[in-house]
Amino acid sequence: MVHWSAEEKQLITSIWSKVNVEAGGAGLLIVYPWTQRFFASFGNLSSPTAIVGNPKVRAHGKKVLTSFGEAIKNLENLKATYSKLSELHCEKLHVDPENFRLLGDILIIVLAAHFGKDFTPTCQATWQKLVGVVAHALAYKYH
Ligand code: HEG
Repeated sequence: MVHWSAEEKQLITSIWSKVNVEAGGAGLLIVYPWTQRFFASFGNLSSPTAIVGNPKVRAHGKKVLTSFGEAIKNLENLKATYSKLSELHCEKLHVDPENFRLLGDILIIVLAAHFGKDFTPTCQATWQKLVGVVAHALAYKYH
């Protein structure tokens, strides 16, 4: 069972309250283009500009980040929270769980770039822990 201190919870929620879930999300497809193969039905992903402007990418990014926000509300109960989603990514979508870690890394990079010096080393360490635990919970139902 992962423990979250009051300070960690505060570092997580104070950053998350300033994140716009409508915006981010395109990063993974740009930085790791091979992940595009999961999104063949999304239309034009031929360049960073096309990806950022693609309405399906935006809608999907919003879904993922909103779901990430649910994780933040359920830190003590992540495996249960993501149980169905883990099954979906494994059995229906066939997403290699390594991609959850890649996405976590990108989220950290985006947050560090956006928040600058407010994203302190302690804050970064807490977010590393969070994205690791989230990736683990999403991979839980893989077999
Ligand atoms: Mg996944 C669908 C959450 C990483 C590929 N993802 C979804 C959905 C959610 C979600 C909430 C919609 C589920 C539904 O319609 O019932 N995804 C989610 C989270 C994370 C994640 C929280 C990581 C933090 N997803 C992820 C990664 C990949 C991926 C790394 C692939 C590289 N997700 C994926 C695909 C779909 C979803 C292909 C279906 C998209 C569609 O066709 O609409």
